[in-house]
Amino acid sequence: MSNYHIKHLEEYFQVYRKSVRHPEKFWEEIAEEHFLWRKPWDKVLEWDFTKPEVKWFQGAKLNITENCIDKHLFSHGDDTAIIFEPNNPDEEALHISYYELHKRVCKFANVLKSKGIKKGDRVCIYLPMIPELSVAMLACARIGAIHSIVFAGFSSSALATRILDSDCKMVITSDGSYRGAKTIDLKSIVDAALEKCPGVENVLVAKRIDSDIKLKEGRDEWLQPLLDEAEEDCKPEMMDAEDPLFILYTSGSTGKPKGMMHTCGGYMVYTAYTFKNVFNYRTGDVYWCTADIGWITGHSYIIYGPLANCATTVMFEGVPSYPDFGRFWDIVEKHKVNQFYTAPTAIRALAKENIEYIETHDLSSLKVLGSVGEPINEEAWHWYNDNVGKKNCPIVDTWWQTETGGIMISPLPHSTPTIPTYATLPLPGIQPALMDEEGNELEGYQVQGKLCIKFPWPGMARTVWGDHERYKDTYFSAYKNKYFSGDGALRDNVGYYRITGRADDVVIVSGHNLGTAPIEDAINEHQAVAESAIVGYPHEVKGNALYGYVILKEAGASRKHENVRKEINQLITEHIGPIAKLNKIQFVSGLPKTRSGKIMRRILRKIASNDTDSLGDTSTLLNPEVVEEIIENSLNK
Ligand code: 6R9
Repeated sequence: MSNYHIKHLEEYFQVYRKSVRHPEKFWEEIAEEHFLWRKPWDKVLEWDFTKPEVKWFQGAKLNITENCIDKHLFSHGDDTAIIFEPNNPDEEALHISYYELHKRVCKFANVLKSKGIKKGDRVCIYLPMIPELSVAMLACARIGAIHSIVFAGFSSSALATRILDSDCKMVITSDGSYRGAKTIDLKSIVDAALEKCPGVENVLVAKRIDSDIKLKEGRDEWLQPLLDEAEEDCKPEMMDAEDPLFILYTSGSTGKPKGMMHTCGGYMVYTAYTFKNVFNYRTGDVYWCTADIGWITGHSYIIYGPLANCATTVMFEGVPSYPDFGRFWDIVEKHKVNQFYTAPTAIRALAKENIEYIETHDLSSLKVLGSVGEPINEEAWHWYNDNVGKKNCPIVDTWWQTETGGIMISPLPHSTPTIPTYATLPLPGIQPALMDEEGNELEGYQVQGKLCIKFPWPGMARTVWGDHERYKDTYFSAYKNKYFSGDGALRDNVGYYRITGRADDVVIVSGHNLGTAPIEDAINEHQAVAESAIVGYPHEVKGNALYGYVILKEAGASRKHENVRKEINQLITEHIGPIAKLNKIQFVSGLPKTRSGKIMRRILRKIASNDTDSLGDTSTLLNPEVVEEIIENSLNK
């Protein structure tokens, strides 16, 4: 029996039981059999959730890029590692072999070294979905620099916050990017961010668009000439299993974004193992995940997981609607994609379009479909199953988080019978627990509570960069000796899990996690705004959309509401990015508050969702009368 590639349900149960009874043995066998270690570990696992401290494969030495690239060169060097599909379908796709990837990563790594980047330095990568992005992250990993990739849709101030928080010495960016019919001037966003970041010594600029940008002398350089000059070989830096691999920021319900730190050994083992099993990947398959590498899904399941398995992974620069809504299906047909992994928001958007966009394409190569980022609603699930999978491809609804590093709860194709809206069963090694309001674990079936994990797994983040207390407070303080995910879930009568949504003030809009606090901070900067509260409400395509309740100052009350609305969204775009724009803005005279002054978002959420019958007892509020007024003028009635 192989732990590594599960083929049927019975085998899953066997492997799962073993993984829970002897977790260390279980992970040790996987780590030993499938990876290249330069020195073995002294100890498989050491952990203490009260500190919290988790160490996997302590004492071992490795480099993740040797596992993702070098290891495959001898027998698979000519196989395609990455298929780059450009935004413009008329531009030719690029097939990068493992051999070519090795050369590119080594050259890039040598450029980084020549700029003084060393093991442990932080490098910020702010790039669109072009090959340089994959190469840059792997080049960092090659020399032990810690990459911090910032999604290239974030604004200059969001970028600056992230650069400052992890004290990055270098930024890697491009002159611009293509997204559908639009061209975006990325470099000027970087320039604006860097006005606030004196610690950045070098900016390397990849050329992507036809532009005439200015480079700042002494700081900025074009990347290509440096690569042309660089040596083709670069010895991988030997890393401790617990050395940091990367930082990736995720929104919290309060305060600034949290830089989740992942380490080399455990993350590699976990993403590789989960990739192989969840997508049932076989040698020669072409796998495509539509996420952006700027999010954890892209880190783990476009790059590290697939490459560690010597897979062919597709990287798409564009958007699903360009040049038309058939683009995804066009790509599936063109590259004969076998596994396709996307988000419910994309599925819902495509489901609204003419079915001909699908019917005119041959999707017969597809074997497995995946979903990630938010709960997939039943309608979207069926549309995906019927029209994309032709009822012939298992759908893996994968629940996980930036913090977990890899997929935690998911069906396994051909093993786990699927039910729409259920993420189903925990992967081997994952021990979920549902907790009630009093902090007790709910045993048995047909229970609903807060979703926790009670035993460490190799892919988990080890800390919040620079703020271990925050890591402890956010994830390990709500329930003793457990990791708290921030999500709610139920376990049904056969033990299947269904994720019911966030239990905090994070709203998932089109699959992107958005903390409400930073959005409120942005709005409150508007001169006319006194106070604001943001909540999410269900939205047909985005899953959730944002609804803002805004109190205007006396002086602002006479201003045209339409103008203020525009300016508010402008501010949000500047501070966070267009993804955080509000769909609805209601001006109110007050916000419902508890006597301790905490805004009752629960009530606002209900009003925004037009679910006002069950508001509960509002009489204990500081200002119950305001609730009536808000309902009366609600924009979602
Ligand atoms: C991978 C990723 C994490 C949050 C998570 C949860 C939601 C993700 C889900 C899902 C229901 C799924 N989420 N996958 N909810 N079913 N299959 O998305 O990471 O961006 O950190 O978001 O997304 O609420 O807590 P991240």
